[in-house]
Amino acid sequence: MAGKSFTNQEISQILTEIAAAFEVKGDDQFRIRAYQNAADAIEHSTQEVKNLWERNKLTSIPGVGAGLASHLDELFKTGTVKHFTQVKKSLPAGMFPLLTLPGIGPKTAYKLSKKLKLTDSKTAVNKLKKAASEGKIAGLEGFAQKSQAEILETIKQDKKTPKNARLRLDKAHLIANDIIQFLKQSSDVQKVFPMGSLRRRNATVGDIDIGVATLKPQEVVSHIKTYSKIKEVLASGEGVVRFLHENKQQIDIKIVKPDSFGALLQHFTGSKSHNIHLRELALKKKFSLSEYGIKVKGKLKPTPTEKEFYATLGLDWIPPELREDRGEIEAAKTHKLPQLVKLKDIKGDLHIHTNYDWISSHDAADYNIKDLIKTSINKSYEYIAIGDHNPSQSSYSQSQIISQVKKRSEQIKSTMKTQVKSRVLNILISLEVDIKPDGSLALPDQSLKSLDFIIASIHSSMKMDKAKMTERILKAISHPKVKILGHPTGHLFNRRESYDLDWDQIFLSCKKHQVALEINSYPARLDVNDLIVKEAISKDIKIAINTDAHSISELDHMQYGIDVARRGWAKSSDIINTYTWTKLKDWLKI
Ligand code: DGT
Ligand code: CA
Ligand code: CA
Ligand code: ZN
Repeated sequence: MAGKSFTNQEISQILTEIAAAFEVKGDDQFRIRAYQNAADAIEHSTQEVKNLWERNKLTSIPGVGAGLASHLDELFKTGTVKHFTQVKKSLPAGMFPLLTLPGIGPKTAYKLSKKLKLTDSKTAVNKLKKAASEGKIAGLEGFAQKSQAEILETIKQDKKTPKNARLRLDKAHLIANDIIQFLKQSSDVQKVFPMGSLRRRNATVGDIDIGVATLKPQEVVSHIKTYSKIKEVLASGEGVVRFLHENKQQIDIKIVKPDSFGALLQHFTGSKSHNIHLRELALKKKFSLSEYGIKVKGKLKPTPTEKEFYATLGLDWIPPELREDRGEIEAAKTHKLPQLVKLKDIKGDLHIHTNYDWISSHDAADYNIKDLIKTSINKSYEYIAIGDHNPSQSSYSQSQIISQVKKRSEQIKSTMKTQVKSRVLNILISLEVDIKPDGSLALPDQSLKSLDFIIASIHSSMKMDKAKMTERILKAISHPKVKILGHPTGHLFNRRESYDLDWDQIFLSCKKHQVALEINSYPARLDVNDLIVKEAISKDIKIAINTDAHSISELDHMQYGIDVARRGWAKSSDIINTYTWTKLKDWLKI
């Protein structure tokens, strides 16, 4: 199926507009909420909605039922949805672009576009800006001087940081950690945890949420205000401080007494879809849920820990990474939650570069093999695989490549002998080999003998159509020496969308040829994503979590790959680099 192209962001925007149209029209709350929730789920999804459509799986998105799925089907087939056009018809077209401005909701957008006659969606934002700068908004009924100033400020800010700019998890993690360390300096702070998408370890984070337990909320608020990286305090009260970080990120800190900390943590960890599902469950038991706790027979139950929160609902405690309404609530009910893989389970890294001295097809690392060995031993790894890029085919002849690869293998072996005296670290000799456009490998078969296995990856010609790209990867996977498919979708944060692949075929082929899919832990990649992991392991396909390090500090990125694996419900048995050395050798058939 070809179909029209829409990014998740675009689809989320379309649904947000429909929710807004319903809201202005006074439609029922349930329907408005349904569209908002679906828009939210799609914005946060790591899977391309178009991909799901092609695979007939639209209803796997939380909040997308049969009705909405059929609208989206029409959207992909024809580029528009008749029903949506109908819904928006009687409203001024200029109101919709205003919705992307922070602080402007549906009703304000409607009023402004009515009064300022914003009938064209293309010019609406500019016309609004002009009206605000000419002082025309303050004169409108229902709009004061203050809202005019706010609108001006909003438009100004929006130019710099669009509302939809999301932060990479690793960056959010560093910012939040610094704040959490600072909070812990106050002796009034009893507990402090990240919340929201950050705690769920989503690959991208909208805003940073942090929860604090204390008996002295006022003192904690005063302490927070002395944090040196605050650019501007946006809101502050007993229970909350919201501020703009010096790097322009919004930080929400919620503060409660220890006896309701579990409820706070649970509520603001979300996700929204998870919480909505929990609320339905609670209603059936005649309980009601809020950020303050669970009301049983009208009485608020103290909830100091999340464990007690979930137990009151008859559920096992659910790891935050699973809280996306993807079956975790059902599993918690029947004690069937998976024992998720942990960083501690990792026994080695199977995709690491070095500065080996040859002309390689792509960037080499900036450290030598000795430093790599030292760091790996410090990490208590049982094994590593050294996977430099293959020698450049344009710089060497075939026979030169064959001798170069052999020489490198011998050199690694001799370094191993001198550097790893007590056999504490085992080293696999590998290469990351380019998959050429026709699916063949950029390395002659005669050079493979001295290698334990290879990682096959795509680094060029990424704009192929889905059928060709799938064919290309299938051919590479079928090569007997390939044991890992490196960064399988080519995704690069804010730079490149995943290429379209026929996953059912890739899964079948990985299974048949015993090839592991890589979770590339490099924070700009995080490739494959959580949803693909979940589907892969349900089909008993193995995963390798690798760092693809090009500098020593990048060897620490393993945690981000673990996050993806956990969000994909992976247990340690699903991950080949949790295997013992003996079991791994067995799996690699060496
Ligand atoms: P983000 O910041 O866009 O990456 O995503 P979150 O999940 O951190 O969302 P955020 O910051 O808007 O809100 C934090 C959590 O608060 C969210 O995951 C669940 C909860 N929450 C927020 N709004 C609602 C809501 O309307 N209904 C329910 N049930 N929960 C909500
Ligand atoms: Ca958030
Ligand atoms: Ca928030
Ligand atoms: Zn690569």
